[in-house]
Amino acid sequence: MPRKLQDCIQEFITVFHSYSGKEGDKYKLSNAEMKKLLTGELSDFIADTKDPKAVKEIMTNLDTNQDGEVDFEEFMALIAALTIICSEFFVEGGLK
Ligand SMILES: [Ca+2]
Ligand SMILES: [Ca+2]
Repeated sequence: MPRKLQDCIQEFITVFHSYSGKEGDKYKLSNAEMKKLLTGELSDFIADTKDPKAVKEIMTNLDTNQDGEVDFEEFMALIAALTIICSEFFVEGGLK
């Protein structure tokens, strides 16, 4: 049996850690790491990943515990939000 969702979950964790481990806290994304993740992984979804102000704003919105970094839980809030937006897009686009 293919377990696509399980693979996706593993993929979220792998992608997060491949960026969060580059500097500072291994389990949190710094501003620079977040920028790399956005430009490397989500530039099709988030148009202004190259704008430092926009990245800072995304960081601030995601950083709910306000420690200046984005941990996995905070990162998943972004993924959840983007997934919901995508799903609405597909529904509205009349995907059958
Ligand atoms: Ca880090
Ligand atoms: Ca945080």
